[in-house]
Amino acid sequence: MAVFRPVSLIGVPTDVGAGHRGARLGPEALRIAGLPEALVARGVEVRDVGNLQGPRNPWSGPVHGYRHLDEVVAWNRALMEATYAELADGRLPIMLGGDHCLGIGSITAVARWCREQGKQLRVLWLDAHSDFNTSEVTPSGNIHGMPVACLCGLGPDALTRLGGNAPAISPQQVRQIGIRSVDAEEKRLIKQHHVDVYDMRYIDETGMKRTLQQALAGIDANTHLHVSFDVDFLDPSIAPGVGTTVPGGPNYREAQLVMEMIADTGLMGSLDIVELNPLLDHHNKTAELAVDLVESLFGKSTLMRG
Ligand code: HAR
Ligand code: MN
Ligand code: MN
Ligand code: MN
Repeated sequence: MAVFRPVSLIGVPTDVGAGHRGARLGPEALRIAGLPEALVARGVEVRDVGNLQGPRNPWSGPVHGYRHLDEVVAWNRALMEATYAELADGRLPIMLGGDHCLGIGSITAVARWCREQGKQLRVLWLDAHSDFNTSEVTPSGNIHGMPVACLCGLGPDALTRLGGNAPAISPQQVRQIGIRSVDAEEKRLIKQHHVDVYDMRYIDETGMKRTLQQALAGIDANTHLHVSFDVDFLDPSIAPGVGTTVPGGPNYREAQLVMEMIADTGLMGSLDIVELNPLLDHHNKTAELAVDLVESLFGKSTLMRG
């Protein structure tokens, strides 16, 4: 069984990047669903650093193609610093979201740390959405639809240069899995930048096992895997507690297999859990499912393997 580094839980109670309010309640819902205890039961040392502080949600409309840009920048600056501090302390940070705009801050920090350590970074983006919009093409102005583009250098300077002048990552470091909702112009950008997308049709035709093998191809002992787990990746029939459900996602068994195959690599070095919206959930069931899947990410098998 892989031995995991000690974990730091970082609560990021923001929904300034989303089109619904309520993801700010996600960190508490994940704690109440038993995430810290589940990790401890896996033999992992856990430190909960508590919730980051940031600006309130002004609930205003888009300005020049962005909603709440200043607030998104402030949350991500705080998260970048917190994530980097935990990595530098030898720990595996788990971001308790919060909407998916927080992937900008977390992955910017992870990319910096990997550069300094001479590690290869691979980002596994588990999501119904590609999150590759820009202010020119976004249908909503919601920045949780833009984090991958921002990380790759497409977006406002305040977000693309959060960690310095160069983009945090290149599109070639990203593998997107579970995708089934991409806006028309966003699709054009995805193709132009050669992002590796394993959409639901690909998964249906290829199977989840081979899909994951391909998404993980080329990794080695020097790879840091960052898993960005948008809970709307899951089929809404099992995970209703998200703001932007899209039918036709991975079922329970497929999702477990994804997590188990990632665990088998022993290379996961950081994790975002995002877009959980307890106001839309039923009796915290989506949060409990997320915890169940995180157990698998930390090596708990539904089969007879360990
Ligand atoms: N593509 C749509 C937009 O940009 C919806 C975006 C995203 N929702 C998320 N992120 N939950 O994955 O507005
Ligand atoms: Mn997302
Ligand atoms: Mn999504
Ligand atoms: Mn369980």
